[in-house]
Amino acid sequence: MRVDRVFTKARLATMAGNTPYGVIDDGAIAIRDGRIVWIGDASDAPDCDDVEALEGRWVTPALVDCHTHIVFAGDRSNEFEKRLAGVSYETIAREGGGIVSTVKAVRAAGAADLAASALSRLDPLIQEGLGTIEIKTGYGLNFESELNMLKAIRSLGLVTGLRVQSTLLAAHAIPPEYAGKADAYIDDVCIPLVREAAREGLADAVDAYCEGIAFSPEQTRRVFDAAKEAGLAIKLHADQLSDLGGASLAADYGALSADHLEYTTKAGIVDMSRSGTVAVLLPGAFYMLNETRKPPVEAMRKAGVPMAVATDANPGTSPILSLLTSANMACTLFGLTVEEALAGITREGARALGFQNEIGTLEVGKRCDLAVWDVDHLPQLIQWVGARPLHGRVLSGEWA
Ligand code: DI6
Ligand code: FE
Repeated sequence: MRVDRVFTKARLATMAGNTPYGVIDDGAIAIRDGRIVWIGDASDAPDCDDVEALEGRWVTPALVDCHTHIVFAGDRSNEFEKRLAGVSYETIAREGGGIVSTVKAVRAAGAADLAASALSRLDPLIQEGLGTIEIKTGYGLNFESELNMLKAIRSLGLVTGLRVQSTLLAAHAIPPEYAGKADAYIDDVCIPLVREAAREGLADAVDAYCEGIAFSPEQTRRVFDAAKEAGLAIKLHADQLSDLGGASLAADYGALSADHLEYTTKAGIVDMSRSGTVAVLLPGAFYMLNETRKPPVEAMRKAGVPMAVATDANPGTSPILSLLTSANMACTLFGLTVEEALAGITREGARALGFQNEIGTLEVGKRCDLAVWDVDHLPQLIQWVGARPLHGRVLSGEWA
């Protein structure tokens, strides 16, 4: 077997197979053309001129953050202060804050400015072992600014070397110029944008915010019909603040994922398990908003719904730039096991993006995207907050 390189003397958490974490205690990985061509006990590793020992370090798949709004402009720290003083999210929005204040700032920024500010926010995620990220639009809310956001998202992939899924979320909020005319906004802006983004190859997926304060299930369906026709994947912000049947709607469209799910009912869980739609848990938003209603984790576990965990990084409801902290919160706040949380930011995060054949586990045929850690015990990764445990990242077989 021709092999470019072998990593050896590693404690591998492959996140594949039937044993806990898929551990190979004294493991090795052989790489050709950036992909894993062999994985197993170090003593059986194929011959190669280029062998690098990882000195017994733990190795997992590089991390996957499958739900972020990391491209934006402006600042909403004053809102954080207001909410702590008891002002509601609704009142803040009525006074011109909330999503609309971010929209104003994004419309005033160019694609290059948007990418530059996002880059500084990507850094802490990268320092934590990130290999793949999903990034949404949704703060432009007109033709030109949404396209600017998509261009910024694409450029971030080129600059950082991260794998990036670009998601069009034009149906995020109703812009001020369409106040009271949500249907017209869908027809005039969202649907044409879906078609343009697909034509230009700027988006991989389409998302919508299906919520009482945003778009109805009927309006969401019209956006998704256009997405399907354009051949784009589908994701949904579902059942975060109320039960509008979002999980079932997502499943009905064969969505890759339904995200949030605090108010999802039994019917939604059954539909998701049938369609293979991934449940993306976003404990950062739950924590920041001081919510009490939790997603039905135990019922989803029983029904075999795959569960991913993401940061939901955004300037309003989830200002959090740590995927390991999000995984910690998924355990402490939502009741995931440590193994489920680690799978949620690797294997299931990849599945939520439709990338499960490329990344997310350490298996033959997949890209060799690794996070190499300086921890003695694997659960420490999730147990500690703020510990900076990363030794280094490998993307497509090369140190990043
Ligand atoms: N995702 C979102 O898009 C909204 N909440 C969430 O979890 C709000 C984002 C914002 O306030 O900017
Ligand atoms: Fe979100």
